[in-house]
Amino acid sequence: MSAHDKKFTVGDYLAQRLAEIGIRHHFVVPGDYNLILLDKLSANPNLTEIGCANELNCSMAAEGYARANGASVCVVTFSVGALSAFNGTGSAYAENLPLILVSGSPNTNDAGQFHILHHTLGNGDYTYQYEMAKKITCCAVAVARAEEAPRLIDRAIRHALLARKPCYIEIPTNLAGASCVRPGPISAVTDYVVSDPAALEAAGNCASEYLSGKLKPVILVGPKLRRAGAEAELLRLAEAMGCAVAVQPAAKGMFPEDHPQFVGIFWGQVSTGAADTIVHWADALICVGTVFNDYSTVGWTAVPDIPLMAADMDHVTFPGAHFSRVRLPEFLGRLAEQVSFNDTTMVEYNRLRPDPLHLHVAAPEDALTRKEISRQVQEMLGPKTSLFVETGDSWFNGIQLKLPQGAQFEIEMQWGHIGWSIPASFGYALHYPERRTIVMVGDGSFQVTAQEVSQMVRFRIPITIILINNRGYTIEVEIHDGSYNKIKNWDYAMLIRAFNSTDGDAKGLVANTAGELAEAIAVAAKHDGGPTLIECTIDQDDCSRELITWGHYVASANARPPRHQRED
Ligand code: TPU
Ligand code: MG
Repeated sequence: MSAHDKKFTVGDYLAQRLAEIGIRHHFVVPGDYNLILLDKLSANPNLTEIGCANELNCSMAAEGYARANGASVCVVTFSVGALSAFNGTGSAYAENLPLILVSGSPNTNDAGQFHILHHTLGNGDYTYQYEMAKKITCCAVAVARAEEAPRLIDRAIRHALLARKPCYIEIPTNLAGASCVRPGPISAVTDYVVSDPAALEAAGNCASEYLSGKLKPVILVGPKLRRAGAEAELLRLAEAMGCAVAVQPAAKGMFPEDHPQFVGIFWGQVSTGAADTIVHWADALICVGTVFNDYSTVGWTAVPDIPLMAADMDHVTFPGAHFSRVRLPEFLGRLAEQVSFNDTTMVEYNRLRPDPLHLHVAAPEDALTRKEISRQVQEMLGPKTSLFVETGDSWFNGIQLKLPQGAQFEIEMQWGHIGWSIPASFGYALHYPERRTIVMVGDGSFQVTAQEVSQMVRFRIPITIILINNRGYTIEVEIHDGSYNKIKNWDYAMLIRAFNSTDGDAKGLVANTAGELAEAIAVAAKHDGGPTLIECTIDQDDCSRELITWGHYVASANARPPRHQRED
């Protein structure tokens, strides 16, 4: 029998589609409802199976892989697996990443026979997982017959790729190995939807109108820019205009920080480089892929108060006009051709530009501080580094760093799940073995997903984890303190050695002084056989001014009393 005659199955169909859209690693946790499916996926020579320690981590690893690769897949078992994986799926939704969540499910005969099955609620309902998945994906499908699989799989994947959102595919345990027809050309799934020409033209004209007569335009870049694949076009537009370009915190690195037009991170009271002064001085604000949420607006204190032009991933809104199906790269590319040069905001910014900081260099024997950690991490950054910053003071420390040309920055500010950075950096680094991945993470966050370090050990991924041990949930302390912000201390360096067991090559180091940190970083730089975790111990009260300021505003936004119920 030739290879072509071999029985082709639903599982093979899914495997082929995943490979065809450029997925090379699939993140999995096995369970009896997905075992045949996993066999089929691993039989595809283009896919490498990556086992994870649990489904939360598995979904977060896939989330990180999607950041690097553009799309990812997470394969789990029914309910006990999928309900945990919903968390990383929610992250992918919030962060605009096409993560394909695949779950095995009960044998198709059981629902009709009123069987009570394991890993279910025990009430005979097997539809709840699919119903729940609909809320956190852009397209959820449950395959009920093998004949339907090609259509449903293609539909879910296409929706995810187009919307840059997760999708959900449920495959019953007795269908993964069932016969299936072969797929047609992948272009039917991946083909890009271009802008509506009339809407694109009208939006372009409206942009000219919006900018005409404006003296002080500023561009504000948001995190959806990269998700829309429009970084090159934004750069062209910025250079054609010559104006100041500020960046939201979640978009750090999406406009080159060494570019002369980069004016800093616009984050209200905790902005860098006087970005807030220039944004508030503007009389026209071109918002590109921006997200204004309570965190990015510092508890609603930093919402721009002039009429905005907002270009989103697939639509553009102006004061008084809206244009659907205008794709961001095409819109920005067109705008770059038509705008006129106006560098007023750059001229003004150059008068405001803060002097470079002269950072204090600690003596080797000095007790380690947050500032000294940042100073030393800054020196680690080069064109091939990718820096992950976790919820906590690591956000604020990371945002302050200056990214050299080529350095990448990853943050999960919309979903904000503590512990994200460990599995996400693992998934990301699998795709980018040539980059040096560094994680800045707090002790509290690390405890949420620490097991995934063992996958870095297993797959010998040389990630450097800078674990900042301030003995608790400091970000929460700054928002609202209580006994619940204290946590059990761990011997983190020893934990890493435990993950090594007999065959791993991870290093766990402790830095109590500036000199010890420098030595540990030098060890990490040379260590390629697995991760290096450096536990940096700092004083409990040593946190950034920015975190304290931001925390006060977020706390008062959280504490607003209920308004009267509306009458409608
Ligand atoms: O630097 P630092 O001490 O603030 O960071 P650490 O130690 O990682 O503490 C983070 C504390 C924290 C919590 C408990 N930040 N946000 N939260 C709330 C929270 C709870 N559960 C999840 C999954 N995500 C959250 N953001
Ligand atoms: Mg902490």
